[in-house]
Formats: sequence, C-alpha cells, structure tokens
Amino acid sequence: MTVMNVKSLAIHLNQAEYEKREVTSIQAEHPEMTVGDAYKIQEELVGLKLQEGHRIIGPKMGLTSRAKMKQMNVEEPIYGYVFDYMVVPDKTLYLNELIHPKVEAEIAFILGKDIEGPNVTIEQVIEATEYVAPALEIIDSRYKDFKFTLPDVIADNASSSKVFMGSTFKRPQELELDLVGVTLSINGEIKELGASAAVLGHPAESLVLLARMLSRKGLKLKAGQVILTGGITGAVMLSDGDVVQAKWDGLGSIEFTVK
Ligand code: OOG
Ligand code: MG
Repeated sequence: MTVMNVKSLAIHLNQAEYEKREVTSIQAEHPEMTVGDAYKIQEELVGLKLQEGHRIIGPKMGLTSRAKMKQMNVEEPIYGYVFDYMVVPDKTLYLNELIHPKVEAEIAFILGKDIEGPNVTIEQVIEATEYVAPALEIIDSRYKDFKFTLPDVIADNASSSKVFMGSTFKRPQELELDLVGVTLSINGEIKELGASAAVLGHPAESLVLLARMLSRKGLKLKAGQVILTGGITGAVMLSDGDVVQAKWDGLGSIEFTVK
C-alpha cells in the first residue's frame, strides 16, 4: 500500500466519522492491505485529529475477550485511541451524532506511572496504576453493517466513538481485578453479563499486551492516561429511547439514555 493510499484512506475514515456516514470495507478495495498498513492508516488518522486540536485521553484495547472476538469474527486483540471529544459529559447519547452505535462494558485503568516495554508483568501494571474505574464504551464502526476484517477495524481506530466514565475510582489493590462481575441492561432487561477475567484472564493483561504492541513502535503507556481494557461481554446495539444501565461489582454503575 502506497503512502498516498495511507494518507487518503485516513482522511476518508476521519470524514466518515464526522459526517456519520457508512463506508465500504477498505480491504475489499485493497485486498493487499496488511495489519501493518492498517496501523499506518490509524497513525495518520490520529495525526489528523491531533492537528484538529483534539487531545488523546489514552490508547484503548479491543477484541480482548472471546465474546468480542466471536461477535466480530476477528481473532486478535487490537488497539486504537480515545480522544477528549469522545468523552460524553452528561447522561445522554444522541443518535444523530452516530451511525449505528453499540455499547460495551469495560474496566478502565488510570495510570500514575509510565508503562514501557515488551515484557512488563501484571504486577508492574498494577503498581503503575493509580485507579481503576468502570467505563461504557460506545463503538460505532464506520463500516457498513459493522462488518470488517482485522486490518479494516484497525484502520478505523478500533471503532472508537464515545465513552461514558463512571464515578467510582478504586485503587487496583482494593479489588480482585479478575473477578469483577458486570451486568449490562437495556430498559431493565439484562442483555449481557460476565466477569472481568473474560479479558485475557485478567484485565491488567490487556495493558501488558498493549505495552508490548506499542513498544514495537517505540511507544509507551503514559502516566495520566485513561486506558480501556476491552469489552468484557459482547456489545449491544442501541436504539432511540433505550435506557442503558451497567453495574460492576465494587465499582458502582453507569446509566444513560439514548435520544
Ligand atoms: C472493534 C472495537 C472493539 C472492544 O472493547 O473489544 C472494542 C469493534 O468491535 O467494533 O472496543
Ligand atoms: Mg471497547
């Protein structure tokens, strides 16, 4: 894939996000696109957003649980970036700002120290983590019908769209971090449930893997970043009028309404 292709595809995906418009699979047009090409497109897209004045909240991991891999038919964890403009300030999600949003329950890590290198341990991740907090991620793939290949979704910033952060912050040592039970309900009915061990056996393992992936590019996780570790269960499609509530054992709850 040429440098020109990488640049124009990043612009294409960035515009699709801002114009809330579905696009066709890039892989279908460019069968030669590799995972490496896809991360180049993502880097270019991140660069565009930074130029526009947006700020990175943190990188995020995706497809870290069996439930998510199975649902999306993609077999490998990926990363993307969450920006400041994606954090929802109140308790309402506006459908007119989105294409076809889904919600997923996650655990966020807020770092007190940098994490760097290909061989960090879960213990080092926990030691570097100031707080853990609950988060509901809204993913909104720019691809038609939410259908994509592994390179497609990487290029599309791992479907990042919006995030609701919870208000319960705990020190990571205060919880059995791999045994946090989660329920995700819509209009009072539980749609998905699980335990945090669904994320690579332990959600801190998600940061171990992320640090390894970033280290291949000479990058690291930085103090102050808020990092989503990946959906614990499958994601749920949202419709107008939905009242969404998720509860985490020991980490409180998040509720919002879809309008
Ligand atoms: C890709 C994004 C995955 C997660 O937590 O697994 C993700 C997608 O499913 O569209 O954010
Ligand atoms: Mg996610």
